Amino acid sequence: MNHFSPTQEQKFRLISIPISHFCEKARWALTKLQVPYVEEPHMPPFHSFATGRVGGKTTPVLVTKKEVFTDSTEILKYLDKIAPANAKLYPTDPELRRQVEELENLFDEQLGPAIRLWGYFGVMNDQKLMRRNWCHNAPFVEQALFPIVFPFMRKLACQKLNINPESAAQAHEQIKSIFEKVSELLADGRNYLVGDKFSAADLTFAALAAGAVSPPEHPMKKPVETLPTKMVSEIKQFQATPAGAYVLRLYRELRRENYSGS
Ligand SMILES: N[C@@H](CCC(=O)N[C@@H](CS)C(=O)NCC(=O)O)C(=O)O
Repeated sequence: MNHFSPTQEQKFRLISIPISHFCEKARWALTKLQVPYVEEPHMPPFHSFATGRVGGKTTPVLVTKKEVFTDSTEILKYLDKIAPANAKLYPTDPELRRQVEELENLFDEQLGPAIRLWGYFGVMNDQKLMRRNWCHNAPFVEQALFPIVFPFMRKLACQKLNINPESAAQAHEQIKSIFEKVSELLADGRNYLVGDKFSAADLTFAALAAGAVSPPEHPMKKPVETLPTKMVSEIKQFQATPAGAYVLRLYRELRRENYSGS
């Protein structure tokens, strides 16, 4: 059942770069809570015109009738506030909530940037893959400008995110160490990372880690076989870990377009 029934013009707007895993985090939360929204997908750097117009910078940005949220965690916290009691993403118990927030923060601050760096390093020199990554559902004019802006954007992204073989190797190690931490948490047979319910910690881990695991249910799924061989073998290694299997399970069981689970 849908808890929210806004009119067309009351629908929330999600300004996104669709391939972004932080956007997937917001998208999953909106879908899980059955909040009707319209996604406004952009290709970098054109997203900044849309985000800048409402006072934001990076994506995702959620625009409601009254407020603007410019960070994925802010978006989850807002959605949690308006969600019915049985659909909350953050536990009401203060200690469990602290644990969820601590994990979410670790994933946002360390896993998200590491996956992005490792992922871009793997595909940045493949213009065809990058076109598919960046142009997905973007307005026609932005797609048409891809061949002109891409060389400049690639250079800028490599500088801004410090993408090079050494930093990519470090990012790979960092992803491995966070996967180990999550695998250790799961080793006692628990169903979810914190408490006995799916929370913002599970959602954030799955959405941000998805790039390293490639779940078939991901809305931006790319055929793994089109990726560079080294990346495919690293993805297979991540999939084989308990944390990787956990991401695959959460996508398989809970990432639905029309969510109706618990
Ligand atoms: N802490 C932010 C991070 C968002 C973020 O880094 N978004 C990236 C895409 S993965 C972005 O929009 N980059 C474009 C830019 O920096 O202008 C959040 O959780 O929303």
